[in-house]
Amino acid sequence: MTQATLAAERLRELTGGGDHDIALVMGSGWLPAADALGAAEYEFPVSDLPGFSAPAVEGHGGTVRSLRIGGSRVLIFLGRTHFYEGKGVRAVVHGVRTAAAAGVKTIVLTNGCGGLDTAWSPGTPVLIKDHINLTATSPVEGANFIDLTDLYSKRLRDLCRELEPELDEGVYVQFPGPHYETPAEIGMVKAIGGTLVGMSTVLEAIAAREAGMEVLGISLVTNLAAGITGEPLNHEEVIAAGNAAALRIGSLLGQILPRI
Ligand code: 8IG
Repeated sequence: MTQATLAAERLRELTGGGDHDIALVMGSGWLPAADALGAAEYEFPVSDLPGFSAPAVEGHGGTVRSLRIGGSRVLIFLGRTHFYEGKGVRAVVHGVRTAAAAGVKTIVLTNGCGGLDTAWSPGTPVLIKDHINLTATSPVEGANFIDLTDLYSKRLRDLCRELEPELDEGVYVQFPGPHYETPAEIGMVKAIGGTLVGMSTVLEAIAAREAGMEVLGISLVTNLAAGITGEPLNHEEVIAAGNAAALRIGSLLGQILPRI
């Protein structure tokens, strides 16, 4: 029995039994958008599930919500384990694998990130069309040669753009963090074809594909990447951009989920 299977069993007990259909992982800046999706039917600290560690600061851990949207049961992870926490890649993707073991077939991975395109003012949502993994690791264990050619579902991206035709697409580059990039590193990102920089999502997306799920990735650009404006980066703008964009990204998710 894997840790994820155990976690999914407990999840079923805590959410009235049965499978979930869709999972959402809410990243930096996305918490206000989660509330726009409606009231939780069930909500509890993620540390109530096996394999998720208790928060370092009480009250500052992740929570899990279960609710119904249209005919689907939706599981929302408010917060995630980041690679930079040093708990290992298994801990980073435990939520994704738990969702898969709970029956989830479609996962929506969201994040707050830096953008390289100056047209993306803070608070702009961007669809992830592909990624570059700069973590130098993988969640896949053993000689399991997972195909990532179409990792970020074209079907789901097209659906999003039907609903919001002005949505741009980008290539997300995951750095290990937790420090932000130097301007020279952003120059490298540009040279290799990246347009979004962050510290999450990529390892989770790979684990999701390994588990056979369809993946939708949406970034919220909360700041322009280092060296682009000449201004230093700070965490406050991340929070502010999330709050400013909550209505738009909340309604985007609210429209997409019933059509997945
Ligand atoms: I929010 O500019 C957020 N997360 N690596 N770079 C990286 N991660 C981020 C950034 C950024 N902004």
